[in-house]
Amino acid sequence: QAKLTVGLAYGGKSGEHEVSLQTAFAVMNAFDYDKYEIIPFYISKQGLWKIGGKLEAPMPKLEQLKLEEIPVDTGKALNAVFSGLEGGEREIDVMFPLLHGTNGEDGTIQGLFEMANIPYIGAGVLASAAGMDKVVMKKLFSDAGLDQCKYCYFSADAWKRKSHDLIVDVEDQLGYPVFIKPANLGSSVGISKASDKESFIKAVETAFRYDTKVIVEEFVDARELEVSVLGNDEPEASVPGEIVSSGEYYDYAAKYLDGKSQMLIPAPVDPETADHLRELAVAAFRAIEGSGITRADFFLRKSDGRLLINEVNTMPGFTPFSMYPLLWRETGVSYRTLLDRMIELALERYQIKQSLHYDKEQ
Ligand code: G1L
Repeated sequence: QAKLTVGLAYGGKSGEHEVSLQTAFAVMNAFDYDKYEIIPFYISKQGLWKIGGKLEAPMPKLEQLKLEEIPVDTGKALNAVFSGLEGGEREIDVMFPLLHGTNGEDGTIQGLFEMANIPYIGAGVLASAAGMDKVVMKKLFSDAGLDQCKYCYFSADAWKRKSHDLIVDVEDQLGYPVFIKPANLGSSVGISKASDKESFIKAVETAFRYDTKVIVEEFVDARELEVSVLGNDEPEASVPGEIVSSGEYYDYAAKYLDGKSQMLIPAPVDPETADHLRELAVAAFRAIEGSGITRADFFLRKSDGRLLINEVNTMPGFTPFSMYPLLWRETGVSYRTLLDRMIELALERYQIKQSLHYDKEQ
């Protein structure tokens, strides 16, 4: 049986360049090389592409993933991605994008693969973009009838014109403390907590350094629970996990740098809550029209025990030590099996789309 060729794309212009490299290294090491061969695509911090030779085994060292001896040749790399378009044989069977789009605006690399008519792993254009915009995501959750915390949002332009009115709105609708976040960043960069008007104004200005749209969320005193979802039309949910952070809040430093947060897998919740979480996670996946994978993050509010959807992440942390794969492992799906399943799902979605008609003729 012929091997499947997987194009592994990593690096990229985002702040998660190094995380992406580490993740690609872990993925490269986990593949079953009896079934797959890998073609590495390294995208530099400047956005230039390098394509490496076909791999029949993982690279021994992480540093090698930067393909240093290979010249930048974005044209050649994109040629390999687009090579099937003119009816010829395509060397790559499926692309695996382990990176965020430019400046956190996602759906862009997925759009590139759509244009190239090549199958790819993970969420499609719409779900990737919706999953990156916290405001759009909340509107979709609301439309799906999912409970969530109260929030406000505004543009940099509106803030410039009428900050006073917006501050009054936030104080009336949410009260302090609140969280202030750039609407469009994947990681926790630019996020602050404010407890009064003065710190709120500072926090908004900080957030506007990273995006032209800012979201303000009410503070909820809650436990943080997460569920992994896998599938296309019939998505399945893992057991829930819990994030326990020792810091002030689940901030960037606590989350990524100090290791100050801890994962509890499975989450110590009663079976009814666990089942409810799994149902809500699938509903959240459907709300953004997900495909492939999504991690759904919830609050369990301490005051009334209600479950609120916080956000979904279509590009979650994905090393073998990250929440998404660990939750599947606890549910009985190994890291390697997860990769197999994600590839199957990518090919399945591609096949279904291939059979669609795009005009009246045919
Ligand atoms: F393609 C998938 F499966 F959808 C996918 C894409 C991206 C899974 C996980 C990720 N994660 C990342 O790219 C990252 C968290 C390493 C950011 Cl750079």
